[in-house]
Amino acid sequence: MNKNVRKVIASFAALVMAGAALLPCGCAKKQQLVIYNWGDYIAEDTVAKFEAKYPQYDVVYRTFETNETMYPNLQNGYDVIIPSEYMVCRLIEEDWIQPLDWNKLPNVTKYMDPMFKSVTYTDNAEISGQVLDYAVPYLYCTVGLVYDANKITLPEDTTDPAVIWDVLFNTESQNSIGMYDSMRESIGAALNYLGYSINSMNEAELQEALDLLIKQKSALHPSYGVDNLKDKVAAGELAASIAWSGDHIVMLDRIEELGKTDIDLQFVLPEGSNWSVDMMCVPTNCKNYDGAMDFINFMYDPEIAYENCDYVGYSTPNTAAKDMLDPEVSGNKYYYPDAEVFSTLEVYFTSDALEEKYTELWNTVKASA
Ligand code: N2P
Repeated sequence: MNKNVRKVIASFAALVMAGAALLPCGCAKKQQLVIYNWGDYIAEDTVAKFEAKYPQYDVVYRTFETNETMYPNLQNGYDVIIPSEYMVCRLIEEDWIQPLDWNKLPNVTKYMDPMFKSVTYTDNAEISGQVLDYAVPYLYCTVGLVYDANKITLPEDTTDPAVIWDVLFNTESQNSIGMYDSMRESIGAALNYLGYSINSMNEAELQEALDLLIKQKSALHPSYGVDNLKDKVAAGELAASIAWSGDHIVMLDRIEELGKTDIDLQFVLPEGSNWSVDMMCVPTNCKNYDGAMDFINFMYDPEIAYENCDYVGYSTPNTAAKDMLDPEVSGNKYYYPDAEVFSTLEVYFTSDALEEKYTELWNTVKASA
């Protein structure tokens, strides 16, 4: 090989190597940032706005439907995940997530509602006290009943779980209903209806809840789903459904879009029901820690947080964004419970024994005739 050919090959190799770090435009190669969030849980243009502000990142956005379907996928490697607090506690205990660098989260420091510093996230005080070292609130909600008041009548202002959940568990009912295919919500509603804690580990109580859910399935044939229930309710196919409070807002928007003036969709929140907060955290196997910090901090920019919660329907932990909301939304105690309403609700607690027991119960319900 003559010298000139060798030179050409060498410069070609150098170019190829530089190409690995440089894009055709001459700018640095983009770093991938993989986000794993609930379905229907981010405003349409939030990711595009993030990429415009941080052109060094190329976001890969993936979704899941429940905490339980997210968990087995963690080994795929994500940079930011957004599970609920009880799953966050489990992930801390199992070393699945790593501490956040709060120095890189000035927006969170400035705008996170201080109430999240005093929440009891789990019955294990040591883990509960560590939650904010590992995770920051994304959006939150309560669990209640949505129902079409043109088809179903409930006593005004009732908060009695035996009255409210009867709409879903009374086997004489003629109404088509929806249940979340999510074990904590559906077993929780059954326990709450029966007057028990949504975290019960009492064998007899759990057996009663199981019998009730099986009876409900065989008598009422509920539609089991998660995000798809919103369209079914908005189309008038379901007269009532279990619902996260944020989904009520989305359903109202879709009802309006569809012009379904015959539906009067109300939301009620039973005492003893659940409130939960989904939290942004960073898996220990993440590949882009700095990108994760930039994303989390970006989501706390007041304008971005406002657009996001306004679009998604769920409740924002960002004080500045909440101030920008329509007072009819931010003043609604089912979406933004005050201290008194919060005191009537429970968060989900978890443990290996509970996970195992509830999973077995829910599988039994789903497999029943
Ligand atoms: C959004 C689901 C929100 C989950 N589709 C409530 N924790």
